[in-house]
Amino acid sequence: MKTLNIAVIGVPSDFGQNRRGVDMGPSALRYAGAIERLENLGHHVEDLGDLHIDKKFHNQIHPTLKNVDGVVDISKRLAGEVNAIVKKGMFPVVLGGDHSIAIGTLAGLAENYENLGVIWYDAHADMNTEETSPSGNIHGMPLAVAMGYGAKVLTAIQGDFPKVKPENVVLIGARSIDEGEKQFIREHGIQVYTMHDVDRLGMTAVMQEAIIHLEGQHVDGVHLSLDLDGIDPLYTPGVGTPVPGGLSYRESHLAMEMLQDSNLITSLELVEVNPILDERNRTAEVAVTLLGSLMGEQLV
Ligand code: 6HN
Ligand code: MN
Ligand code: MN
Ligand code: MN
Repeated sequence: MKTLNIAVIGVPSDFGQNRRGVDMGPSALRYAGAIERLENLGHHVEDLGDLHIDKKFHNQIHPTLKNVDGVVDISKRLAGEVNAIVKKGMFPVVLGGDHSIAIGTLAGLAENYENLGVIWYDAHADMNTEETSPSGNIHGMPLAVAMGYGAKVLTAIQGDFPKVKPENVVLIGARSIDEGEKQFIREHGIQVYTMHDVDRLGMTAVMQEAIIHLEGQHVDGVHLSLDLDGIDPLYTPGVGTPVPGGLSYRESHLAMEMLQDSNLITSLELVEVNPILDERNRTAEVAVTLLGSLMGEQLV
């Protein structure tokens, strides 16, 4: 296991969706021991605290992009922080917040990687645009935005260029994909491992294929965007958009352990933890155990 200099930054934003409470995600994750878990593995950890959320942006009425000004504000500042973390040679761990924060994370990473890979561990594809979104919630759009699709105010953050190439994206755990997203996936030939694939192939083969695919793309870094709703709500009930039939606790640990062994991951975000919808902080606790497996915890 490689010992890392890790910078943790909390992003208590709930601008990307409708349900309050996900802004308490960073607190719940810290309370569940995120920092100590990393330190106990021998990593050097700097906790940068939480980004300030400007409440003046709340409840902005917009027909197709809810709270867009808030999302833009937080994305720009998060991109700056993530960029600075990577420039210092540190490994960024971003604690969300809803998944719209990935717009900022990926924009900040893009300043440091020519050919970034992304693993999107999620029940959803998060590839809607302003046109295809059934909800207007920006947390359903960040991956499209990162590939350069969607509203210009979002794709132009840190420069109007695609931050990630479609062929460098791998989805794992998908089981709730909207019509427009299905079309997007087909058009761009995106590598998707749905729950059907996990059922048929098993998590071992799925992760092996995902890793081989990214290595074959000659990526210069891989960002893991871990949406806790990728896991079955039996284990992680504290999420805003739960979908039954998800990845199990052990499948998820196996995935993290295989990613640790691959030595590919260069940044991480944990998103969508909503302690208000949770049962005794279980979801944050599962998130922190997955963080442990990803960052080097061994069973023996
Ligand atoms: N997430 N596809 C739905 C939408 O509203 O666009 C759900 C998105 C969920 C997003 O969980 O990060
Ligand atoms: Mn998501
Ligand atoms: Mn999701
Ligand atoms: Mn391939």
